[in-house]
Amino acid sequence: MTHTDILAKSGLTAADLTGGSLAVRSPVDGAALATVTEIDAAAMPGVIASAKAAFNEWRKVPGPKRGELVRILGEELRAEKETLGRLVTLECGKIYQEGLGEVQEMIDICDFAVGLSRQLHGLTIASERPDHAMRETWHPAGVVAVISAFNFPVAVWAWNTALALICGDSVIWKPSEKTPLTAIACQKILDRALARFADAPAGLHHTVIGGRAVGEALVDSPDVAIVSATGSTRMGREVAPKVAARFGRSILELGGNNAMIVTPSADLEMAVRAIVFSAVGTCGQRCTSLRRLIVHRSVKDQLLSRLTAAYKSVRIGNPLLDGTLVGPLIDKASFDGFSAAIANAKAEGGTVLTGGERTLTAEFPDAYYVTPAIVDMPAQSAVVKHETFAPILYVLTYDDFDQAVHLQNDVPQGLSSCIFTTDVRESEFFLSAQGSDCGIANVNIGPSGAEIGGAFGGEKETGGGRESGSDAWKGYMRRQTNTVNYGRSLPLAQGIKFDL
Ligand code: UN1
Repeated sequence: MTHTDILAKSGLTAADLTGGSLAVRSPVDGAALATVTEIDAAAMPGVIASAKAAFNEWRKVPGPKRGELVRILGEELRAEKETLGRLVTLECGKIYQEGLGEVQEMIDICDFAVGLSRQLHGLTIASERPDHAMRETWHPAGVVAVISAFNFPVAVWAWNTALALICGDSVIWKPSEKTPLTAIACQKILDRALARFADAPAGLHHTVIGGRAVGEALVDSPDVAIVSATGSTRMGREVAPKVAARFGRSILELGGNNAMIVTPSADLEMAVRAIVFSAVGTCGQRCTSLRRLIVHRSVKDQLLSRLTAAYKSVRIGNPLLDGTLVGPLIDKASFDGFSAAIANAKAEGGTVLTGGERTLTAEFPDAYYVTPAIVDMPAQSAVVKHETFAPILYVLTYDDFDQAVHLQNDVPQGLSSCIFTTDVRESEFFLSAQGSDCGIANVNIGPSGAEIGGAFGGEKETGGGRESGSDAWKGYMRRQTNTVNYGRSLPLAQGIKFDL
């Protein structure tokens, strides 16, 4: 299928694809895909006012009814799984299987949110006073701004939007400027769902394509209750203080520097498969990608020889074609970051065991394909502590288990982590309060590819936010504590006497 066919099948029209100032290129081959129209930042107050007005109406619609909209959205997504999955591949370069997986993740969160729409449970609380009832209720919070990144251009939107909508919030989505086409396609899919649903107010969801000034308008507006931002730690460092300064709420999902500990008792066959998927999958451009391998000295040689062999057999190429396992990096800046990190790793004493080069330049002179790298490091030096959004796996060697856990935690980021072991003492310690300090900690699976049912996010420079499953929905609502006196006297709490 040609690029033009993929765009047309996604329902993108000439009006979507031409006449604007934002040039969109496919990382697959560097081909120009579109010049998309950006919103003028001066129009943002109007967008925010529209979303606020929609929120005022939407909060009146009962939760289960709001769930019906998300149920229909899930149906529309099912019908579009292949077309949207292929568009994801074309625009962000992940292989088609992963493009499909990303859309499945959207469908999954819609299903989850539909069920949740009938379970926005509060609490009843025992009051210390006679004839008093206490409870806790959850109310819609307001306008939610969703700022998303190129690497999961549609799933992260869905995580946030499916929850926000059932929670009674309206949404303004600012996608990455690198992936506006998938965002326009999602808006069209949502528009179809809205057209099938009678009770949605106009302005319930806006997609705003634009740069920094557009993001700032959302971050700075007191009418945006929640800013859910996924991206780099650098971006989060700018967003968080601004939202905090106006006492808004932010949900941050920032960088990761995810590790796997491989212990002497590990099933190495399984470990190799998990390492390859999580380190080279999505060309190392997941926030959950495996970046550090902390391996016990006794199994290091065996593991690395199997691993380097597996790396050499990985098929790198056009992500639209069946059988490809690794597509391109998103752009030249990303490739420059990859090359700089490899050079820094060497300068810090690292040995490149495999990969680290640009490849397929004859076939794709305007795209950035690389051979995924494994670099043996003498220590957890500066380059290892930094998240480079590319397929570089640093290898660290340990002798004592405590040392392994220390290395795992001794980085600024805290998103995902895992251990390969068949020793229950090691696995339980890893999951204990003294173990991994990450938001996600796994045993005998890699750090990436989380299911939507769990809360997703992490600690430290990862930003502390939680999205997706479990009770992450509470982040999209406001909590209210209620005390009701159904008696005929007015006892005070804490037994205070205050007689008039
Ligand atoms: C991201 O990279 O921003 O756990 C999200 C995973 C995916 C989501 C990644 N379910 O790898």
